[in-house]
Amino acid sequence: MGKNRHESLGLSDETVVEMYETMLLARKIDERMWKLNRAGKIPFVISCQGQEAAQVGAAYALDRTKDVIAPYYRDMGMVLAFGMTARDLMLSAFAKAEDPNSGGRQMPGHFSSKKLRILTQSSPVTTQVAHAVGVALAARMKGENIVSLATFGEGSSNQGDFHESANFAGVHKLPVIFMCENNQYAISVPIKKQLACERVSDRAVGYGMFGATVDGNDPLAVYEVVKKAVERARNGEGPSLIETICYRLTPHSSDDDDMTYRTKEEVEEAKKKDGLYLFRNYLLETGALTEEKDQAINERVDAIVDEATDYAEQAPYAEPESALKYVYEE
Ligand SMILES: Cc1ncc(C[n+]2csc(CCOP(=O)(O)OP(=O)(O)O)c2C)c(N)n1
Ligand SMILES: [Mg+2]
Repeated sequence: MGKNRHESLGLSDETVVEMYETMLLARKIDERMWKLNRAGKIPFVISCQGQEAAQVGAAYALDRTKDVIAPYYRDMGMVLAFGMTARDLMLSAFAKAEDPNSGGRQMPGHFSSKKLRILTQSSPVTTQVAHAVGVALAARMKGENIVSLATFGEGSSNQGDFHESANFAGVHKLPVIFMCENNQYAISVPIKKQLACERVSDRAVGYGMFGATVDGNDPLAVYEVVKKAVERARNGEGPSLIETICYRLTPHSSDDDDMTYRTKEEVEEAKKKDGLYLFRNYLLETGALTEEKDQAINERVDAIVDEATDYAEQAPYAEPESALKYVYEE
């Protein structure tokens, strides 16, 4: 019998099932957050739904013990793969003192962990891209063999920060990967009104770097191309621009009504290509997963989400006296 796709990529059954579980955990945390928001318990949600496959596929192509990520606000799947926990994310959603991302000071989605090599981020979109380039430059100067990866939306690929960062990284052949999660919208603006070129990855040639567009609903396809970009970076061949084609399954955020700019039919159509379910089916077909195993995974993930929700809900808020901590020198 010939090798199946994940075996051909050097991934064991155990690893692909772990990838699936990470995608599922991200999805279920996200779904819970919407319920908590609608129940008035948390102020804001910005979703990963529809992008988990790209996020987890990319994370697994990196060395998660030494590489650095500069994620953007939808990257729940990526930060979970890098070791963040459901509790950490729920503590952030509830804005509690113990939130390791910002001590409950930032909006959710501003992922950050020094320990896990997740760069802290700012609210202006695309600033993290320049930061990832800085990490790659520092690594080069220190002689460290690490790769940095920044993610961003396709709307953000029009920001000056992206173009300046890409040019600098291209000129200096830095070990950095620019990964665009093209989810077809920048809030209410559809892709057609965002770019004049056909693909975000078409821009790679302008910066002298490797570029590719892949199906962002397929974690193995994303894994394969990001792995190639990682190898190029480690071999001194410079940066890459990877575009993953996704679809944002939720409104932009919990404060937005997407039915003012897209149709229910369009969203329903996109759900048929949901990477989470396609990957589940693939794993069942190859025998890496069974219905029984899947049920056990779902039960385990549900329990993790319940525990994280209860823990974060009951956790204390930061002391009001600490509001200015980290703002002024002490
Ligand atoms: C510099 C800047 N301009 C505008 C905003 C407001 N804003 C937040 S998210 C967003 C849309 C970004 O779209 P895209 O890059 O495609 O990412 P997506 O939300 O679709 O994942 C905008 C305009 C911002 N945060 N920063
Ligand atoms: Mg977008």
